Amino acid sequence: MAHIHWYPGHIAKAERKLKEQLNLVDVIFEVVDARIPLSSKYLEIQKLVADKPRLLIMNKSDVADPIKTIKFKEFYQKKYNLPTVATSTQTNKDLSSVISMGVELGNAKIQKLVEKGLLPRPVRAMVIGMPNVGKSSIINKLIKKSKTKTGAKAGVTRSSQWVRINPKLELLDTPGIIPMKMDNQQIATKLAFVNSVGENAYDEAEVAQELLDCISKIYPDALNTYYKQQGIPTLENIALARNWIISGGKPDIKRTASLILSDFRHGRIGKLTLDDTENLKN
Ligand SMILES: Nc1nc2c(ncn2[C@@H]2O[C@H](COP(=O)(O)OP(=O)(O)OP(=O)(O)O)[C@@H](O)[C@H]2O)c(=O)[nH]1
Ligand SMILES: [Mg+2]
Repeated sequence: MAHIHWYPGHIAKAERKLKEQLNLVDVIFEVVDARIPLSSKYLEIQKLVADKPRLLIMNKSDVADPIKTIKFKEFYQKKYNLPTVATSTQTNKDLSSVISMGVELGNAKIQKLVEKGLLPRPVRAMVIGMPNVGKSSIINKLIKKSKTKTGAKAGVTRSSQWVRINPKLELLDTPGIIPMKMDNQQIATKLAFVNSVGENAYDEAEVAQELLDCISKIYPDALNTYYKQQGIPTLENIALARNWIISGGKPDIKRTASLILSDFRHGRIGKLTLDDTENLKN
């Protein structure tokens, strides 16, 4: 198996910072990558957010397997009791639902304030998730959807970090990055597939070969169809099929590894989801 290096020393500090930010909001938009809706989900999120309402956003659904996206969505909704939406910032899919669901999820909190005799205010939300799942893209899209940006409001301490998305929702304009605990190498490898891990932490050829193995298991024909080659889809075979040869007549593994990672990350091989609901605990 490919080996992903990780640095546990930074995690405690990152978690502290994230907790501070989370204290400021009523609702959390938790973003995962729809191609690995399980491996890109922070399993210890409960520890960070306690019982704050959460909306699970399966982003990049434009490059994920649509049938599996539905399955995962149902799974998270029914078994985890977690409101879930599948989005794409490329096609703008369901970004409006993020706003309406966010407002709905935060409503109980606002009602409580009103019961205490305070004036109602917009629901406050923030986006969190692993690196590269599309947090910034989502924030940018939501901000673009809003007509007005918030200025400072009289009587309320407001930093410019808040953007009013609509009269009922405000969004922190910086995302919370979930610190990676990559003690599980299988999960870490899948995160590397989707470019959620710094490139210095792994060997591209190792991870690319793992990716080929993983795709072949779930989608047996996808690679041979896309790379137009017969036989077992290995880095070597794909290099040879393209005639990518380096000195000494050897296949150019490095170049092929980059190609495969890039093809997968851009959804060129197909709409593929590499986690399975069967792997989830019931
Ligand atoms: N196909 C596809 N690509 C997306 C989508 N959303 C974001 N991306 C791409 O994914 C990459 C990462 O997006 P960002 O919005 O920067 O992700 P992030 O979570 O803010 O990343 P970090 O700030 O590095 O943690 C960019 O190349 C985006 O264009 C989506 O819905 N579909
Ligand atoms: Mg970002």
